[in-house]
Amino acid sequence: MTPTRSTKQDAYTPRPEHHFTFGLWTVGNPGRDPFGEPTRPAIGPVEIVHKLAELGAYGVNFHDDDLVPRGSSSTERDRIVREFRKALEETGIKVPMATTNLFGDPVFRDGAFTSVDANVRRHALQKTMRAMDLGKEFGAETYVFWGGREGTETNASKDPQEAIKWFRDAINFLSEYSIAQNYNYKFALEPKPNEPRGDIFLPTIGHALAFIYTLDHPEMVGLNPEIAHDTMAGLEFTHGVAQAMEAGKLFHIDLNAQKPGRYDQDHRFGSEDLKAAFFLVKLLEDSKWPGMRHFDSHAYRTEDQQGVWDFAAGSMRTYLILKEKAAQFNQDAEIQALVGELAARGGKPGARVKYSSQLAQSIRDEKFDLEGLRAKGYGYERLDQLTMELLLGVR
Ligand code: GLT
Ligand code: MN
Ligand code: MN
Repeated sequence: MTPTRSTKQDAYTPRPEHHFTFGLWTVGNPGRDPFGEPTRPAIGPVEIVHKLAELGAYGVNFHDDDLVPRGSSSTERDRIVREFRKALEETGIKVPMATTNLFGDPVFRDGAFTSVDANVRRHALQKTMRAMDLGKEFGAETYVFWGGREGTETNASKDPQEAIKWFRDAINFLSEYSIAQNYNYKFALEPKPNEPRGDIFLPTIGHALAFIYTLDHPEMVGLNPEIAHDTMAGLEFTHGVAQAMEAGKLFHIDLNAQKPGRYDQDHRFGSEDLKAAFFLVKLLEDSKWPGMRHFDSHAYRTEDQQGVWDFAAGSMRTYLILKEKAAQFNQDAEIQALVGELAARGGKPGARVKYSSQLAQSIRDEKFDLEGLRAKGYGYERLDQLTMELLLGVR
């Protein structure tokens, strides 16, 4: 096993109570891309579990095929499961989330739940039920659905209204399966606009949220938003996360880093848009959001195995540094004076209107000082600059 480069223990050293998780496919990513071969050997599940424990993570998540490769015999499956379980018991690493690989096998090249071929759609249900069984063997509570192949290159191929119905049928079917098996899974849909399909169904948080309320069991289903996926589409991720959270639908989150307008880079958390990462951490922490902080990302293709562990440690460390910066923001007298001025203008939580005939009448009759309102600035330049200075470490 590769030795850990840094044994530094400080305020930013991750511990299991921080609830950081990684997928087997993230730290296990061997650096393959569409143009080139793997650049480092694949790391097995047992080694990953031990290494994550050493680094202070809480848990590990997997696709069915990450743990038990496609085509394994039942004897091989039993051995893999036994060894993985032993590693989990030895280290205390948990499996909070599981998912299905419905994208790698060429059988899914026109989609899984939304393939035009009904046999493929039923095979996707079979694979998912088996993967849900596997996840439950390790106590997974959240079940993620990333529909990477659910989509089209050409709208000549399928009626998009019909495809949404197939997608809904699948989620309804699997909800009933979870109930019938007493699995009690929380389903988390993961939106993405494109890649690997030309266009993917349920491309944004908003599309997925609207879809959830058309399901038979909307209470079971929420979101697993990912930074890279919204950022690729030029969207403001923190707003999407806030909307999901406000609706009680933030079931899981995929943290990473991404430049807008590119392929899905899945870089180390915080390594691209630091200010955006800060406001995301601030939202999660200020809201005391109880979910897993999952890193769905991988080391640069340039890295060897040590680089992979540097990547994993760095992801958690950056989160904890930004968490401290959020606390500092909340305690900074000058920043809070500006925030207080906004609160005094009615910007504090709870300053909302609720219709009554009296309130309607009083608002209708109200005389506004429009000249004053037009003239008075909001002080956001100063507030943002103070935020920047805090992030740059000079406050
Ligand atoms: C794949 C994808 C991710 C999803 C994973 C879960 S698999 O790596 O790029 O965004 O979260 O299926
Ligand atoms: Mn991604
Ligand atoms: Mn993801």
